[in-house]
Amino acid sequence: MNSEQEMKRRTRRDFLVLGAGAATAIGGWEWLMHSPEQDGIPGPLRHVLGLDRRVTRGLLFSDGHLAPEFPRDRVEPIIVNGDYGLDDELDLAEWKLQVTPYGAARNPVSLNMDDIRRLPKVEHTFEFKCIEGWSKVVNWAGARLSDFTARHAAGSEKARFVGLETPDKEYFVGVDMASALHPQTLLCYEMNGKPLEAGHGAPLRLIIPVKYGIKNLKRIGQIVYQDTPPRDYWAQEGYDYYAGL
Ligand SMILES: Nc1nc2c(c(=O)[nH]1)N[C@H]1C(S)=C(S)[C@@H](COP(=O)(O)O)O[C@H]1N2
Ligand SMILES: [Mo]
Repeated sequence: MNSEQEMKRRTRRDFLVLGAGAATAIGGWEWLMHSPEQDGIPGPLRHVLGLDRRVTRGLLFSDGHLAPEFPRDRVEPIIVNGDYGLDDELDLAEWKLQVTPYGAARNPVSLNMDDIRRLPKVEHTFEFKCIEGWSKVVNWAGARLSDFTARHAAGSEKARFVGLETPDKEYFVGVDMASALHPQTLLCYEMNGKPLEAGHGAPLRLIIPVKYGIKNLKRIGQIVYQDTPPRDYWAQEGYDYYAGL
């Protein structure tokens, strides 16, 4: 029996047990971050990330799981962390977003920031978590990736994955469609009430509260909808592909 078949055999009760385990793990963030590391990842996290895939698919999303919102006055300054794909100075006037919808035609569409700003503006204040062991409460604003997909890549919701890359293709992430269409997942252009700064991914970055920082790609240059798992920078380095919370 392969693992896919095995998954199908899992009962709702099994998912509930796994879900409770994940809830405990999330509540135990402080404890986790004081645990010994393995290869730079806190030991217990490796275990949690293993469970994550089944939990997020099997339970949390089906219950409309949302990342907890924080009051606006709780926001904290956030450091710039990770600059893969941000080496070149970007001319914001020249920036274009290349979108390849799902399906047979797959003709890339070229969009600009006005196309993004015309979509409903949504904001979230939540605890942004880096796998390295820090977290910050940050307010983010932008367009829902789900609204963007409906408007600019209609039908692409049927794809299994979204792949995002920086314009120079030095940093890239793959995101499962359930997480991509999650109501808190944003194409973000403002941070803590100000336009996104270069180091934080101007003009547009991904904010995906159901995932660790590594998936929150800064300076998006291209978006592709497809069924095969898109290449993912940190998954190639051995981290869990789903990297979910
Ligand atoms: N293009 C790009 N995006 C990236 C990274 C990167 O190196 N390059 N690092 C990721 C990691 S590991 C984290 S924790 C967050 C940090 O976001 P910040 O710099 O806004 O704090 O960006 C993510 N997105
Ligand atoms: Mo990170």
